[in-house]
Amino acid sequence: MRTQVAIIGSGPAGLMLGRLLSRAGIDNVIVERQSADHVLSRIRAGVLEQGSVELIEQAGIGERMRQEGIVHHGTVLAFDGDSHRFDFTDLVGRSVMVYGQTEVTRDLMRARNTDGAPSVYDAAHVAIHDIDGARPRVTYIRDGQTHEIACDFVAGCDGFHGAARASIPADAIRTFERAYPFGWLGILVDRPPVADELIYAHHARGFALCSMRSPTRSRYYVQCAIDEKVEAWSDERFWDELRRRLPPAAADALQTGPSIEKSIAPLRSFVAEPMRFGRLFLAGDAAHIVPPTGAKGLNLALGDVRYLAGALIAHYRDGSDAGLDGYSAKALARVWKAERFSWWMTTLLHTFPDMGPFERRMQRAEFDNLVSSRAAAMAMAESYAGPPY
Ligand code: RFL
Ligand code: PHB
Repeated sequence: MRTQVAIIGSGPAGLMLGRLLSRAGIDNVIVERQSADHVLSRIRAGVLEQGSVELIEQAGIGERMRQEGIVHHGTVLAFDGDSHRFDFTDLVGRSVMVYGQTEVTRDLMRARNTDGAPSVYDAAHVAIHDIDGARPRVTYIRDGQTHEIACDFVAGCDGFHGAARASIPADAIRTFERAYPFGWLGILVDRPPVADELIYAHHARGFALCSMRSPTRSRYYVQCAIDEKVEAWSDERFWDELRRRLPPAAADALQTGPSIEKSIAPLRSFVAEPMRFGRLFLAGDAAHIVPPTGAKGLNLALGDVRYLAGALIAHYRDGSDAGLDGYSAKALARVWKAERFSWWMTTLLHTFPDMGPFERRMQRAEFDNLVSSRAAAMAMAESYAGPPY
């Protein structure tokens, strides 16, 4: 098979890149290790920045998001029971949209079917060859047979554990990493959310987050030990722990029920630089990871492919490689901003095993500063709602 751009991974980065390229008349093939149903069964992000909402509209897949997504003008931060609402619209004139990653992925997959663009699911042993030459290739095994795609460029959109970053020589890439000494235990439940907006809560027992997917479906998280087993958490234990960590009014209003999904995610900050090697371009989690506290991972993935699609379109339409040459630096500037914000939110809101009384007071002082300083609140709101493109 021959194509212009081979895209590895059918997550939001790969699917959005494919959509933007197809609309510009650029051939592309997506190669994904899992089945489409498996990709759609993963419960992940819930919050879209305004810039991501705009990109989804520009890609022509905004209709269901417009109908079913929920616009949030602010969020609540709570600290040891004291809570404060931050009004993004008042502070920085921006808002966010609650519309799950699963739904964005579903909308993109449907649009890809309509576009008639090829996707290969259940592809095993995906390997990338000759990225430092003019004619890269991607090979994979499906139904016991080896297949090959010859292409001009490869987009590595295959997540943190994918093949793309691993195929770059170690001396051509520099990585920065911090693994946090805890995880998030998340639960999905068909009950109305406890509040109209998200609640991020710091508590001496650990962080808790109240989020949602729709007016009838809620998503809750509690900070847990890094080596915690999900089987050790009955629904009752989860609800008891969540209630203890929330401000009293929210704890009283919480509607519990049987979980329809329960999983543990580790927290990590990670950046690989540069995001390009020869004709391979990395995008999304393949190049960087943020802890979920700032709700930035999906938004960064969409931001990368917005830049990458623009650069590839300029290459094919105008013969200009300035965009491709500048891609890594442009994407990394946004990535490091989100890394800083996600690290800061994580540090403010979680309990760390090695924190002494001074560090705990610093967390409180940081929260009090956010509440009392409009300038500090504006900086937080600007990062949370996402800087404009
Ligand atoms: P994905 O979604 O991981 O997709 C990568 C795809 O590549 C496939 N793949 C391969 N395919 C072929 N060959 C290989 N060797 C392959 N290896 C892997 C995988 O099967 C997969 O289909 O990466 P992408 O597209 O870069 O998207 C990134 C986002 O998924 C991620 O950043 C967010 O989900 C992070 N995140 C959040 N981000 C937000 O913006 N807002 C949030 O509120 C938010 N909450 C979250 C989150 C992530 C979480 N978890 C579980 C890590 C909450 C959680 C709990
Ligand atoms: C979610 O709804 O899954 C979610 C929301 C906000 C975050 C992280 C996750 O910061």
